[in-house]
Formats: sequence, C-alpha cells, structure tokens
Amino acid sequence: MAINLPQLNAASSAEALQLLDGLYEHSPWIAEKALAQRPFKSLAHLKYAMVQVLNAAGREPQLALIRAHPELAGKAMVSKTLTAESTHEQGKAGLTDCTPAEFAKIQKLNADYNARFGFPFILAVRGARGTGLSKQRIIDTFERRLRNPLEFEHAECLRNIHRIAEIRLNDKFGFEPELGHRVWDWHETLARHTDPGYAELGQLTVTYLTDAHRACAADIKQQMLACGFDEAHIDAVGNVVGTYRASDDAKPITGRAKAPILLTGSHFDTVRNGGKYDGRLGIFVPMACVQELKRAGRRLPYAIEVVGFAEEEGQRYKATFLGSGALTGHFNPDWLDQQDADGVTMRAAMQHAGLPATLEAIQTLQRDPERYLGFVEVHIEQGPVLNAMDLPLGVVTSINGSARYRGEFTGVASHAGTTPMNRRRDAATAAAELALYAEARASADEDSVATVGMFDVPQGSINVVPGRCQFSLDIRAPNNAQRNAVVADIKNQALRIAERRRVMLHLEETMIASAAPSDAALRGHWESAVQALGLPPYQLPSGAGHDAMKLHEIMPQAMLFVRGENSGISHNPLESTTSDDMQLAVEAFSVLIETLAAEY
Ligand code: HGY
Ligand code: MN
Ligand code: MN
Repeated sequence: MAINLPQLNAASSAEALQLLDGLYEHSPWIAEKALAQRPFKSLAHLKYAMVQVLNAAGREPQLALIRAHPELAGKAMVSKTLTAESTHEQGKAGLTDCTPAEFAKIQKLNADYNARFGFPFILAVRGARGTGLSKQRIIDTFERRLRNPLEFEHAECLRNIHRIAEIRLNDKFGFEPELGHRVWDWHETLARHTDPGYAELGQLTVTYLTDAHRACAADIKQQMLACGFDEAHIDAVGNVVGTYRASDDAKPITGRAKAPILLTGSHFDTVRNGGKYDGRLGIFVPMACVQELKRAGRRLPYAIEVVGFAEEEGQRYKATFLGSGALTGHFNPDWLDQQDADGVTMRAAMQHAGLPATLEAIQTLQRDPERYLGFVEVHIEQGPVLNAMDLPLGVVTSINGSARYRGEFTGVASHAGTTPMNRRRDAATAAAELALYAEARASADEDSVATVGMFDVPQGSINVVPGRCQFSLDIRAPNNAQRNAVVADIKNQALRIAERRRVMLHLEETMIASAAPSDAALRGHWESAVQALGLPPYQLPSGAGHDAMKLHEIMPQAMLFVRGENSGISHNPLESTTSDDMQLAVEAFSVLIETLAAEY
C-alpha cells in the first residue's frame, strides 16, 4: 500500500521509521536521523534531508554503508541472499540472467574494483529513467569508473546510493515522476536524428540546417502543437517558435495593444558527439508546462513563447548564438556568405532548408523587448557543482563572459630528417606553446578558463615539420574586465611566440559575449520556486554560455540549472539527467509561471 506525506509526517517515530524501511541498504539510521526534519513538504525535501544526514555522517559510517551493499551479479545474488530491493533492482537490469561471459566479466570487475578501492562498486542500475540500465551500459560504467581516484569513487558510490534510495522511496509512495518521464522520453525521441557520419558511430551531432537539424525542428514543432500550443512555426533562421496565448481578458501591457509575453526556450543544435540534453531540456521543460496548462484549460495573463533556437553552438558556421541573436537584432549579415567545411554558404544552406535566406526576412524576427516580461531558460548545469552537492536544481547568478578565436600559425614546412632543430619554423610547436601558456594564464585566476579545443596541421605528414597549424581559443571569466585581461595576455604571448619562432600569426575573433548577471526579480522567482519544492535555493554562476546571455542584451533574464549525472559532464555522450530531476525542473517552472501570473 503506497504511503503519503501526511501519513509519514503524522506517524510516530517508530511507525515512520518502519514506513521508510529498506531505503538505505541495511542502514535505517539515515532515515531515522532525517525524520527529525519532519514535517516534510515534499518527497524532494525528504530525499534531501537524508542526503544531508549521510553527507554529514563522516567517512567511516559512509564506508560502512557502501560496504553494506552487495556486489552487482555477485555472491549474494548467486546465493539468493540479496535484500528484496536489491533483488528487484538487479533483476530489472537483467543481472540475474547474464551470459557466462558477462557473468565472468562482472566477477572480474568486482574483484578488481574491490581490490583497488576496498569497497564494492555501486551503481543505481535502474538508471536515469528508472527503467533499468542495459548490462552493456553497466559493464561500460564499471570499466570507466574503475579508473577513477579513490576519493571520487567514494563520493560517486554515495551519489548512486542516494539515487537508489530515491527510486525506492518513489516506489514506497507509489510516485512516478510522470512529467519528468515525458520530458526524458522526448529527448530520446529527438536524439534519433543525427548528422551523417555520426549516425553510423552512434553519436549525436546536429549542426545548423542539416537534414537531421531540420528533422529535429519539424519534430519539435509537431510536439508543440501536440502539447496544445496555439501556434507553432519555423522562422526565417530555422528557430522553432511556439506560442501559448494569454487569457482573452488579459490586460494589455501599458501602452501596448496586447498582453505581455514570457519568452523561454533554448537551443536544439548540438556539438559534435554531444549529449542529448544540452539546450533541449530548456525547450522541453516549458513545453511540458504548457501541456499541463492546456490540459487544465488554464490561461495566464500573459502569453508564453517557447523558442527552440536553431543555432547556439557555432559548429557548422562560426555563428554562435545565431538563433537567439536573430531575436535580439544581432544577426551578422556576413554570416550569410560564410562557408562550411564543404564550401556550402549559409545562404545556400538556408535556401536548401526552404528558408527565405534574405536579411529583410531575418530582420523581421527582432523582438520588441517592451512586449516581454523577460526571458527564462532551463539548462543542464554542464558542470560538477550540483552533482557534488546532491542538489537537483540550482539558480544561476551570472553567465560568464566569453570570447572565441580561430587562429593559425604559419611557418615553413620542411624535411623532418634534415632540418636542424635550431633552424625550424615549426607552426605546430608554436601553437602548442601558446596552448600551454593559455592553460597557465587562465589557471592563474581562480575562475577564468581558456581552452584550445581545435588543433590541426592541415595536410600534415609524419615526416614534415608543420608549416601551418590551425587552432581555436575559447576564453571565459565571470566578468568582462577579467575576461579581457586574459585575452590580452594570451594575444600578447601569441605575438611573442610568433616573433621568437619566426612564424606568422593570424587570429580572428569569432565570438564575443558579455558576462550576463541574472535579473534580480526573475532570479528571485527561480529561488522561490526551488524553495517551494522543498529544496534549498542554491545559487551558482554559469561557466557555460547560453542563449540567455544573448537575450540579456535586450531584456531581463534568469536561468535555472538542472543537475547532471557523471559529475555533470557535458558536450559528451555521457551527459545524463534523471527523469526525477527533470520532474523537479517542470514543477519549478510551473511555480515560476504562476508566480508571474499572480504578480502581473
Ligand atoms: O560553449 C558553451 O558554453 C555553450 O555550450 N555553447
Ligand atoms: Mn553546449
Ligand atoms: Mn547549451
């Protein structure tokens, strides 16, 4: 029989403890201590209370808890002495019917892991969606984590134990994060579209206006209409724009003919071999909220405009934030003549996609900021903070300012065997020296970052001293002055290296984006929404760039971050977020839009 929060809050300590039996393997003390925080306002509140108890318990009790867990497909499974919960979980993941080869592989991994760390490998095998990881995925994760440092694995085992407890608690309450499942599944469906050459490798790459990109746009548009948006279309730069109208009696915004609009959304293009959630989560979360408004027949005193931005990553063309830039009036006309790696201009790609490909059409996309309440964006954190703090949500204080460059050193290609070391004009070692300087210079600040993400010797040969070396620079910092100081130092060092190594330097700025502090009122609404869910309103800066920093240039903006698994890794196929956390993001978004409605 499913339990509920009023029952748990009202129960005696002994009854309450009994109701929470089995959450943490052979360790009732965690739930017992957490019960002191009753009354719980939500499941999220209860889950986080138990997280805090365990995280405050110190190393030895944590180790004892980890060691109280059975191995995967281990001796306890074979001797059928697993707890009922573990039996169910390992069964759901297919671990009870391994092939002899799989069984032997997992036994070996168990032995190696135990020998290395002194405790068993722990993985929430029900996975991010709660439906179970494949055996191959379990083995891959096992092998990957075997290489981690001890301290990391101690923490990662605890995070997995919390995830196991979360799913067990959901089961006890008969709770399914339905909205989170829906959003999670939408990502899976959209991820089936990927650019040629990547599909064969099972990798996700969706770059601007490719056939996969246009298939994504069509799917998102279709999904918006299915959610009950009043209108959805693909605009002149390929953005997918859905509108959920305001209530008919909505007051027009002062001096304007119509009700105001809340703008939200994020991008659906990806980096090469990227993750499924970067950007897309910020489109699907508001879509799920609109679907719930539609189902309830509810209209707000403002319209909601959800935009799937067509281009944020700047992968196919050097046109970062193209989608959101078109809305802010920052579409760069030169972009139309830019060529991709195959020589296809953006104009031709637009025409191929059936877009007008004219500046006039693009300029009509510019939004009048006076019509808008502001811009809110939900995004995966793409970093380790929330994951390390076992927090599902975080509120963004500011988005780091960034600058991007494409560079090339040009020296002299020469014979690798006959050119003496002191007579070389080696373009690649020049670029390598600059990359190491950029790393050292950014590290000298607490919170600056500099990355050489692309590094290539065009038409290079193993026995030729590189005459050319192309590279990229991505430099970011919490404020513009700090960013500019790092940029200036790296540029000056590049010139010194070129001089000393007698090579030429070409450096082209391809993107500059100001640091974007969150609007205080909208940020406050996110904080209140997170607190309403029973969670602490944790605040953090964004190291990653987002469409919100573009909208920041014309209207108030604020972001909500959602925790990533695997230390929040992103721009990587290991990017992962649970449907429970997606559920909380949808719930927080719903609280925010109701707060804005009440305020307006
Ligand atoms: O690079 C970024 O920060 C973003 O993911 N485009
Ligand atoms: Mn990204
Ligand atoms: Mn992104």
